Amino acid sequence: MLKKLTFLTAGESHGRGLLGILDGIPASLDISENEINIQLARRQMGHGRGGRMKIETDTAEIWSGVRHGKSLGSPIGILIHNKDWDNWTKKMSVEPIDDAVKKVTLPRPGHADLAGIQKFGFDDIRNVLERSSARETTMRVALGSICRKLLNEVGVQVASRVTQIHDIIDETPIPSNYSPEILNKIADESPVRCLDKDAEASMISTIDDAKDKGDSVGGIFEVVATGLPYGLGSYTQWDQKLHTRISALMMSVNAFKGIEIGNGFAGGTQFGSEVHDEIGWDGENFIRHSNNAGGIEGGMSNAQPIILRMAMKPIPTLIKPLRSVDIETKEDRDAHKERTDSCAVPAASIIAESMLCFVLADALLEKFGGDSMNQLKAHLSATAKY
Ligand code: EPS
Repeated sequence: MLKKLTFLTAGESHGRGLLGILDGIPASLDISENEINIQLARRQMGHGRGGRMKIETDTAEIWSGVRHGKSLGSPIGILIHNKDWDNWTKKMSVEPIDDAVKKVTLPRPGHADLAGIQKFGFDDIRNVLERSSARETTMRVALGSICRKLLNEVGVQVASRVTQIHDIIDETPIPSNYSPEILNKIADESPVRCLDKDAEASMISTIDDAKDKGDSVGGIFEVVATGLPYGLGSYTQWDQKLHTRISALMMSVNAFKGIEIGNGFAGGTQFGSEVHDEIGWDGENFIRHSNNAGGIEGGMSNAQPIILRMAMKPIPTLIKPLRSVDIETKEDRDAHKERTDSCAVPAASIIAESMLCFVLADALLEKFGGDSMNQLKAHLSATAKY
């Protein structure tokens, strides 16, 4: 789905660490480990995270593709160590070991466990769960933060906020004077990344109740991007369309189960005259009297803010487990228990920002191109329409 950028991640949740490669970033983009680490820290936050986040301080080491603080146009390689590896050297040893390691044989409903062992013919679910863990999203955020940097350099900003956790809804609209930068600053100050303080308190107690019951909760968050020119993506072919590309990357996150673009599902209950955004002229530019389309028409950016909403399911590892069957003995048993999060919706909103950054950076490079940031900026100032 990405046309100009390529990224790959590798790594097991309790292995030595995570590896990532991002290729296709033009030369001379300012990149610092510190800026990547700021985004990694945002992903670690949020009320309802489990013990693992107390162990880790996710820190990116840039191994390639950057010299004296600037990208070289070559693949950018990043390494993030798992601090928890020190507690797993035997269980996750790369080399064969003499001691027997207890196998995980109780698949968790909702996780990759059962389908994964059937697919690969494993008799130990750990072979599946280590890679299917949401730990992998750490590297997505690291690589995505380089795309975010590229976007920021050309005036595109991406932000998010949580609108719902379980059945608690924050109805507050994003105030019109909030730039994405301000939105993120305010959302990041909240332990659940929502705007309304009453909703925040209720969300926190809902998460605590779920935790006390050994349960987990999901939620919904909104992702916005501003500063986009006309014409990212295209109406000319199905896989060129910007909403195809955004949806594909968003839905590649295990726990994301629904996406709305603009007013999304609500549009299904409204008249066409209520949904479509009327066009005006302010003397210099076309303007829109509303943005129900969420910034995308005909598969292209239409110079309005992109607005998405994503639904995240509750995390499937439960401290009070659901019914399952032992894959060895076929006996009815409770599902496997591991340390887990009771709610990771705030973290998920940061991961979604990162996925949007990949798509928008890629679509910008596709349309405006350039081997260096100067060339990209020159192409934008010569031809971009806003
Ligand atoms: C996560 C790391 C994991 C989990 C969580 C996300 O670490 P551990 O398994 O050691 O606790 O906290 O992943 C899941 C709950 C899951 O089901 O995949 C992280 O870094 O975000």
